[in-house]
Amino acid sequence: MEKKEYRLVLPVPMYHNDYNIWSVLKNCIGKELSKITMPVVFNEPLSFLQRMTEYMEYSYLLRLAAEQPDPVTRMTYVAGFAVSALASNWERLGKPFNPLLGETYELEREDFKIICEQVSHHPPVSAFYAEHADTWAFHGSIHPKLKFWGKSVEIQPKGVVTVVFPKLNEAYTWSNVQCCVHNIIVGKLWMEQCGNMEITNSVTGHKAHLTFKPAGWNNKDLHKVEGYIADKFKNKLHYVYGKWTEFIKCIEYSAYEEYVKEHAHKFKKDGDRSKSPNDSPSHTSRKVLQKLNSLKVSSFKSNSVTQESFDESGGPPECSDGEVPKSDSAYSIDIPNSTTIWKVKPRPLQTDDYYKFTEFAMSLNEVEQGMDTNLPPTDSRLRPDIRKLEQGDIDGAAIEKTRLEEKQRDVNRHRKSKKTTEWAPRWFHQGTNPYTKQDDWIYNGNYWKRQYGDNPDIF
Ligand code: CLR
Repeated sequence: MEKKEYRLVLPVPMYHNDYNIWSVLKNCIGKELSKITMPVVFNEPLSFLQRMTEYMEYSYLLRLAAEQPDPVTRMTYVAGFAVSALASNWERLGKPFNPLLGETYELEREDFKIICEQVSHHPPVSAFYAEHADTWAFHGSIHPKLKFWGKSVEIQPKGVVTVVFPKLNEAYTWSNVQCCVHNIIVGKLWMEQCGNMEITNSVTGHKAHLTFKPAGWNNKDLHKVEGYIADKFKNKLHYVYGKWTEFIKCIEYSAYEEYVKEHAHKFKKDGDRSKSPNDSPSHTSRKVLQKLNSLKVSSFKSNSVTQESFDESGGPPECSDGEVPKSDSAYSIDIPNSTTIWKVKPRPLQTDDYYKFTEFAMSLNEVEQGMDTNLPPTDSRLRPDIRKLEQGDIDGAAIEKTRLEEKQRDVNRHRKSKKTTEWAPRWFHQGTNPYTKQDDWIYNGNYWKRQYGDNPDIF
């Protein structure tokens, strides 16, 4: 079969703005992510549903995982997949469009097909279900929560994701780590992903414990991820290390310990330098901060793991104003005889003029041949505001964005006044995840029959 070709760049380069994000955000104090309306120049021409689809870029890792007879090796590939899913976020500082309630997005590629739906607007929840024949399924939901720290914003993607290997009757579950956007008030924005990720094999009890590290002093740990795979008796079997922006490698735990012994000098603690300066609210008025954190945006559990990992260094890592940290490979370890599980694809040459998109992201809003007759009218590709931004028509995009948001508000008001017609998502319903026993959004299996029935008019 001939390999399908997808578009490699957007129709026109982006408009580079130098607006200050704080000038907008300070007026959005206390709002939820879905309620923050930012000028369209801060947006990237993708819906959050499409951004979520970027998790799938390295889904071949799930096929590789499914092919492994040994559960420990399966886990290393699943862990590789979980990290690879976050790689496209590197340097991506445009805000994806908030999906409208009932918006959908589908993508079918050689390695997978996925369907996403915006199942709730307040709070914003996006659900997805991806699969590859009967080799694997990957599903979950994301509810991004914001917390203001003063100079930085933390975004916690609440929700559990699950990988299922039906032939093995095995499931893996985990939650994504949080993302931290720095230099909100002055300087150049940059972001990192920090916290702990625990991937659990529901059948064998194997676990992958991964730590996404904050940049730290001298950016020694910028982008670093490390951890181990253990069996249900907590025996450490494999050591896993790398950077979420670049690669993941793994090696037997004993070989790692051996290496650490031989290279003890490299692993010396920094002593007093390990304390990072506090992201103290000195630059921000305390009043503003108090207000920010007393409001809805901060309904964030203070005992969460991720918070602890920040607390160790006394708050989110500091970055001097206007500076974006650079990764220093001098601090990277490379243990001989490690196996590379995943390696990132380099960004395309034109990436700087196209919202730092990856090649995969460039193709997501393309209306491919044959799609015009297949897509339901709720598909993100048919959103006029996103399309206009993609074509460089910023004013047109802004007008359409406002129109769509008003239309959505009108429909909501109308629905509420009639009381009888509650909105119900069309491809997912609330239920219990059989593996985590937690509330989840369950796919009803019907989307690809392409009998859409009555489509809501949302655009
Ligand atoms: C990070 C990876 C998570 C899912 C997720 C949820 C929300 C996303 C975030 C990711 C990346 C950064 C993001 C954020 C929503 C808004 C924010 C795109 C994909 C951008 C950078 C806008 C920042 C502006 C704020 C300061 C308001 O698994």
